[in-house]
Amino acid sequence: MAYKTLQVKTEGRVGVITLNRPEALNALCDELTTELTAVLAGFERDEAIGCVILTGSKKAFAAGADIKELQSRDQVGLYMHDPFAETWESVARFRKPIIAAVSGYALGGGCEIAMMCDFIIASETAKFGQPEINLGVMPGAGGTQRLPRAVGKAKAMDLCLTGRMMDAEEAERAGLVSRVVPADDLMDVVMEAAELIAAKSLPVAMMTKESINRSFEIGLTEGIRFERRVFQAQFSLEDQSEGMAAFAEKRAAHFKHR
Ligand code: DAK
Repeated sequence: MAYKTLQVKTEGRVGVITLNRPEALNALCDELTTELTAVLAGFERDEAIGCVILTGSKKAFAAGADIKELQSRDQVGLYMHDPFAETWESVARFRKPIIAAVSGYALGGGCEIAMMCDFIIASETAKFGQPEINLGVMPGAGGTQRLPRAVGKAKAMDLCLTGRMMDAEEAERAGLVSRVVPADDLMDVVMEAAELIAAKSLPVAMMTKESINRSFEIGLTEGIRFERRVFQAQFSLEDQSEGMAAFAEKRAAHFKHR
């Protein structure tokens, strides 16, 4: 299927979504987020997909919400039709592993969407920021919540209040990105990580993701209890029997995602 604002392909068990509005530095217009939501829903249903990569261009992962579209919105309009709650959150709600491959600008909603992914691998050229304050608003798609969880209060305040950009090296030091790689290697490195993930047992990868995400929402005692129950439940999976038998028999495991 052809999309106006995205390029979509699959490589083995990996789905790759490339934001494709070069004329607007991949600004997240309604059409883009609607298409993105539909593609993610398809990948979630598709049992042949074990991991997804979300990426943009060399110049921009995404320069934020489409300001020209946003400009004419009013409060009641945003309340009645909140494109962000309806569509952007589809990245946060996506249940399979999803990696953001970020090159160039990841600003405002672009940074927020990258943070909704499970982890970010950045090229040396990446620039992250929440510059909404320069437009007379604050981050509205999770930036004031996910950024401090990722980088701590001091840096989140610094970024959101000054609106400045942070380069890839600073983002890695702060814990926002898991790795920084040369720009030309970005997609190879991310694909390698995605293929590793996609080769694992999909239900186990999904439960691992769910459990880590849970740690940001509940206290330690409840979190440990949740982890233990999920861990115990994994002993009903064929993949658990296969993984442990393969180790004992000194052979590679062949997971069936069951
Ligand atoms: N929206 C629309 N168009 C954009 C854009 C954006 N965010 N960013 C760039 N463009 C367009 C530019 O207008 C320009 O178009 P033309 O003039 O050629 O037609 C083209 O992309 C190239 O941009 P530049 O000429 O500006 O390129 P430069 O290399 O000189 O500068 C830049 C790159 C990234 C520094 C600059 O473009 C820039 O500052 N862009 C804006 C970054 C920004 O402020 N981002 C935050 C957007 S606000 C909500 C939840 C969340 C949000 C909103 C609502 N609700 C719950 C309701 C999120 C808000 C945001 O993200």
